Order: sequence, then C-alpha cells, then structure tokens
Amino acid sequence: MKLKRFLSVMAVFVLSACAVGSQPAAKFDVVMEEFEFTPSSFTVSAGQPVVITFQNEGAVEHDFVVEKIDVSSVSTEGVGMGEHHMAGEHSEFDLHISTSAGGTSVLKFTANTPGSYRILCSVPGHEEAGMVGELIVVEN
Ligand SMILES: [Cu+2]
Repeated sequence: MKLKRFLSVMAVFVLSACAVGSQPAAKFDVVMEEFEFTPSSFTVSAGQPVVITFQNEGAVEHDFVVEKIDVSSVSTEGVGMGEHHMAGEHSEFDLHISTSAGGTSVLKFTANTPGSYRILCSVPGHEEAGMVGELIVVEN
C-alpha cells in the first residue's frame, strides 16, 4: 500500500518534469507599417521557444531588431533576398529580421535570460519616428 502511494507520487514528478521540457511555443502575429509594430510588446518565458510571424503592410521595408539579448535556436524564414539596407552591419544585432514591403517573414528564437529588452526598426529614421517595442522575458 505504501509502495503504491510512493510510486504514484513519483509518477507525478516525472510527468511534471516532462511538461517543463516540452513547453509549447509562444506565437505572435505582428503587423509592421509606418511606423509601428502591432502589437509592440511581447512577454515570453526564459527557455520558451518563440515564433513571431511578421506581415509588412507598409510601403517600405521594415525590420525587427533587439540589439543585445542572450538568445539561442535563432532561425528566420521568408526574408527578402539581399535587399536589406545594411547587410554589412546587421550581424552585430543578436536578433534581427527584415521584411520587405508587402512581405511576410518568420523569426524563431529562445530567450535565455529574464529581463526587459528594447525592440526597434533599424531602417534609418524609423526608430526616431516611434517604431519601437519591448520584449519582456520572465523567469520560467
Ligand atoms: Cu521600419
């Protein structure tokens, strides 16, 4: 009887450990236009996979940048081919994806360290025009 109870307690531990390991992705759909991201504020958990799909409904290219953030598993899809305005510089950003006018792109990453990170569009003049946002990473 006691052993049975012990085993069922152990089973609960194992199940909850699995649930943490296979945390579902946080998914966001973001519209880019002159000069804003909608939505512009994102809250995710540290260690949680994040998938952001961007739809550029503006008349010019926009991008999504976090200059300094501890991220892993970064990948992008649907980025315009070689048309970025600052191809030589954007490797300095930890997170960066550009989306051409009328285009769609997808950014996947996992943020590792809790904190509040500033988002901006690095196309010249856009940050100054208010094209900014905030990525909040909370403790898992
Ligand atoms: Cu922009």
